[in-house]
Amino acid sequence: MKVSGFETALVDLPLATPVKTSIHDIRRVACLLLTLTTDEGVSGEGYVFCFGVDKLRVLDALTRSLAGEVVGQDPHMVERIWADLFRRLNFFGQKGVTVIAMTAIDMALWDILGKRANLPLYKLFGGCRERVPTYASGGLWLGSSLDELASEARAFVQQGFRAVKLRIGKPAIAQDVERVSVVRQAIGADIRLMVDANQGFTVDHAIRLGRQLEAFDLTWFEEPVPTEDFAGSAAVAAALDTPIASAETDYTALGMQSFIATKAADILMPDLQRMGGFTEMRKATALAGVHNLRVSPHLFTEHCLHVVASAPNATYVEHMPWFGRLFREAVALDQDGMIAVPDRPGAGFTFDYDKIEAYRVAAGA
Ligand code: SMN
Ligand code: MG
Repeated sequence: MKVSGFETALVDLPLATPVKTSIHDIRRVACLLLTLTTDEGVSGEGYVFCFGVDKLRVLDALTRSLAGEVVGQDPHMVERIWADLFRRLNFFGQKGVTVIAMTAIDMALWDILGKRANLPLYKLFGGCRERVPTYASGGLWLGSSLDELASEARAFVQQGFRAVKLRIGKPAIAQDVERVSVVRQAIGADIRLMVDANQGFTVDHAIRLGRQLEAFDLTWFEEPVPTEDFAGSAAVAAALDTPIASAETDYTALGMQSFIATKAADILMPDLQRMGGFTEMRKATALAGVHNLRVSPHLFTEHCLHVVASAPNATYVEHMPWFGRLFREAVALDQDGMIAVPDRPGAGFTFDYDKIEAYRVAAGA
């Protein structure tokens, strides 16, 4: 089998409500969709995203510049293709847009392999569970009032979520304590609660706030300090009983290694497009496992079902509804707040070009 076609499409998705965190103010999400075809009729899909169509066109140009390394290759040689692309892009550095430009290719290659083997990806990888726990992440933003937080949190529980994540990062410690308290009261003691500061705090602020938040039984405290401050994050992790989750902003298994070596986080959150796809994501997850650390993947809900279902040390998949519009198939919560991993071959989620058409934007020059 050989890859015979390489085609990208660009879309810009509007968000129903603006997304506010310590460092984000997001209204639209721009996505690059890649389809690889093969000489045997099996095709595979992958996607990556960023903010702003102008930036997306840069990503598209770099992704398409790699077509010559992929077309004509046997998709089964996915490890070699990944290593070749990484070496090829070395000139641009081993983090950032270069790694993201490899991701849709790697995702599509694995999708082909799953379809060809007639297996869902998690079974191809080696499965360890059929259902994965999830948490609601598409709400409880920093811009919501206390009343809005309470009603959003209750709505998530009504929808069947058994865990929710709240963004924190207000100037005063008391404000964030109050926000956490309001959400905890709204959901009750049995629903899991995570908080995410999106790198918004200094070390001393994070520790003082974190001490006050111990009473709320948080499942984790995410990105308390700037991501590159490994020593600072380690100091927060050492000072608090609440587990620290981090690493969504870092790249490849080497990035995860930095967090592991410095004890900067108790839970690692590798992001599929900052890993360069499934090939490296699985290595990053296994590396965390060797160090007896848990992994909760960042975003990519549909695709990361297969990561969590194939890694014993993986926990929650993040439920972010942004990308559901891209696919014909939908993720569904069961009565326990879990998502059943689809048994469809490959990733099990396929682009719905009828729905996508409304969001299409032109490629750059
Ligand atoms: C996040 C993701 C997407 C937008 C804003 C914030 C985030 C997360 O840090 O963990 O979901
Ligand atoms: Mg986060």
